[in-house]
Amino acid sequence: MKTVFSYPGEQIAELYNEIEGSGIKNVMVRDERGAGFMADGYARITNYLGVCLATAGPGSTNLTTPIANAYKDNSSVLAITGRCQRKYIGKNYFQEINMDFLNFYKGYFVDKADINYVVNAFNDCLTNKKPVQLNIPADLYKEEVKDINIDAYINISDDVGYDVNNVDVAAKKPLFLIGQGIFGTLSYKDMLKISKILKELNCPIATTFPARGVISEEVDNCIGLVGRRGDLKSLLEADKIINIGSSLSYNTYVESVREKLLNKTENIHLKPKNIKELKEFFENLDLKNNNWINKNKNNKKFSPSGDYSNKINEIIENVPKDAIIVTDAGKHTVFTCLLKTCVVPRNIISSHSFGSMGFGLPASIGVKFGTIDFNIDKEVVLISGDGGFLMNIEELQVVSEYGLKILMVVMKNNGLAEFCKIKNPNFNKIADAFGIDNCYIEKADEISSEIKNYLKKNKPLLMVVETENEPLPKPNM
Ligand SMILES: Cc1ncc(C[n+]2csc(CCOP(=O)(O)OP(=O)(O)O)c2C)c(N)n1
Ligand SMILES: [Mg+2]
Repeated sequence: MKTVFSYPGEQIAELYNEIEGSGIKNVMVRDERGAGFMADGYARITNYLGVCLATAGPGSTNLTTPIANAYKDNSSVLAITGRCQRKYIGKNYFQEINMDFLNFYKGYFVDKADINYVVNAFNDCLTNKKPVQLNIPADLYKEEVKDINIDAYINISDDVGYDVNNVDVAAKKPLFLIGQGIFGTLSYKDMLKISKILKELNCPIATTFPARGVISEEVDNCIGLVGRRGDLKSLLEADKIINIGSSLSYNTYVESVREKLLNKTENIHLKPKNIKELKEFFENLDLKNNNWINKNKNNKKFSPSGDYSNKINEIIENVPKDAIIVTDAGKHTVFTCLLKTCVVPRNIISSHSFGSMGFGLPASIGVKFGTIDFNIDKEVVLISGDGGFLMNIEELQVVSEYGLKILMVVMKNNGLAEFCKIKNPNFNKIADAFGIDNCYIEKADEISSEIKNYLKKNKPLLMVVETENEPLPKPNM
């Protein structure tokens, strides 16, 4: 663990103070929601654990939305939460409430000084790609832990792998559907190597949204995104779909064709621990040379047609292809999804299954810390709506304090998608108040030179893009 996203309070103070001087970076957020979303962004880009820390009661209730978000999107967020002393639990003590509300997946209440709680929470969170709560009462810190050799305990479960004999690939028109489960516990550097393996398969490969870029969408046998915002034709034409790592949500297997698709799907349970294991798995498949899809015929790419999509397109075209683009929730998410060609894993990070506004800014901060800690050499770009940006805007203080190089774009359409119009504060003055460089864009052709300048420097920029509203294309239902 290299970085923790936290906010202090009485019931967690003991632990909070210990982090100082421990070698772990303690990033103090300005709202616990920020801590949760940062931990989520950190977990997604590093494919490791993202840790957030909050006090009991209000500190923890503020974590609810980010933890639900991590649960829905299968992100390894470990939430360490405080609790009053054990003798006061259930006795209406200050800030004392039942803490189970964070256990969307699982929670550990640490009722004795046993290191196994920590180890189990850690392993659970990492190998099952789900958020886990570790709830620690304040008096526990006074007790001594006897066996503290933590390395002896860390043993990532071996209960993974696959049985290749069961995979039947004898079909005329097979199609691989890849979901983010394929990342297993690989490092980001190994995630980048999957592309090479998949390119050699000579069989069409489709992906879910979270897995986009696992194989570059510029490659011939990559169909790209399928489902609600992607291609459906290939899924329908295939006579067998081999699913590796997709939960087959309604975003991928949409309602109207769901049953048909489920009937021809074979699910392979694969959680690779290293790239060698993944390579072996694919090498052992008895695949015929079977690239039966003409990708260009099947895939009609969306092209920008109005002011909003034009400006988003201009941003995408001017940042490096492999920049990690984090979005918030709204129209800008859909336009980004439709316009971006993904070439690396996690090219777009979004709140896919929970659609949580307020995710973007803090998640992009978490992603940035992840790239720093794990030497992932990628630019980080946030594309947010004006509504969502204002939801966690206080985290600009973290961007400012750490001088994080993030290109933060606010699409100012003065509206919440199609719901209603909104009035906005002066975002540029807000950036000034936080001591962050900023610019204001009215026309699409002003974007390119601003981004070129930004890329030469090593500090954050808030780019406020005034835009007209634009209707979204209809999704595949
Ligand atoms: C926390 C939360 N509240 C409400 C919604 C419902 N909702 C979805 S998109 C949206 C509007 C987003 O507006 P904005 O951030 O300005 O992005 P835009 O659509 O304008 O690009 C709303 C209110 C949500 N997804 N999340
Ligand atoms: Mg808006």
